[in-house]
Amino acid sequence: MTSTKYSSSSIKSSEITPKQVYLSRRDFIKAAGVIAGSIALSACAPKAMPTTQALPTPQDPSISKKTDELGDTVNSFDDITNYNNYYEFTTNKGGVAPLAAQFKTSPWDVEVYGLAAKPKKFTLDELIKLFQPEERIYRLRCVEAWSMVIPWVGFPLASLLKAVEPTSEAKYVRFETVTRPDEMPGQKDRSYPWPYQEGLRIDEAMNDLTLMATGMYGGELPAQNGGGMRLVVPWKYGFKSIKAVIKIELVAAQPATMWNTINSNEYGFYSNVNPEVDHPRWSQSSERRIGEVQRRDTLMFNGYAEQVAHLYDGLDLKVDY
Ligand SMILES: Nc1nc2c(c(=O)[nH]1)N[C@H]1C(S)=C(S)[C@@H](COP(=O)(O)O)O[C@H]1N2
Ligand SMILES: [Mo]
Repeated sequence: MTSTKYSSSSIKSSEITPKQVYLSRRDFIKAAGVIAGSIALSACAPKAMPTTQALPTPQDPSISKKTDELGDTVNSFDDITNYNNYYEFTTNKGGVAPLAAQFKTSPWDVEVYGLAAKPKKFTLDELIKLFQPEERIYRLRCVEAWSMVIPWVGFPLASLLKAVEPTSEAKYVRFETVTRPDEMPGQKDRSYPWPYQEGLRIDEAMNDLTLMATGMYGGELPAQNGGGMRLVVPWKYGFKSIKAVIKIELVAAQPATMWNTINSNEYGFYSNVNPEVDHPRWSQSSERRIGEVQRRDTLMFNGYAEQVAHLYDGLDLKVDY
């Protein structure tokens, strides 16, 4: 497995505090540039740092010791950034990081439109200034039955939606990933219905757990994890958490989603984590936490039942999967 190194030895976390990163991405980029430049000088590096490449992310070593609300320790930065599902690059989980190294995550614009009184196109910098991203440590459970614990930096999607004032006709939210086949070689494979799209019911979108992630591990959001900005819905299978979002549309009807379009027998619209509803080809009753040997029991709604079970009152979760 090849790996792109966001070397912890090259940038001391003490030199860039996570707070600065959350508050002002532009200042962070300046600071990182200065530090990267001084490293290049001291090492007499013959090549300049390519400016289009994702900048190294400062890793705060104290973050790797943090736990989620169940006491589960976060996965390592290396695991999170080198074991990825991102079909726009490749279907090989270890191959995403090296291919994503050339993907431009800045500048990044997100258009929020549709059934809203005040539709608006935002820059990522504007969103960060407006909504003050915070750290949220969530479990991510892939439908393939592996999981990780990831310290995201982000803000509630609800804050962004409220800012554009959804009309009463808005019942669903549709999300779309960027289309850039020149930077995303997997998008040249025409057997997938690009762009990747996802959707949520408006009440799911408005739930406080639902995050727009702008960072990770106290730093920027690496390209392979969905930078510029991605959705994180921790009680649903990982494919709902769409990466590299550029469009958020308020709509009246349930939108088409990529995996449901490809295979509706295996991937539903809701796709809530549920140990009692197996995937047609494998059990969902247990999962493999990356970095662990013993399998764990899958938790209903991935352990977030208290916050979200009420959203599904009256639904038969075996039918509406
Ligand atoms: N645009 C896009 N978003 C995506 C995917 C993808 O292939 N393309 N894969 C999904 C799947 S299957 C999972 S499990 C998570 C993985 O996120 P991670 O690589 O940050 O852990 O991203 C989801 N979001
Ligand atoms: Mo996944």
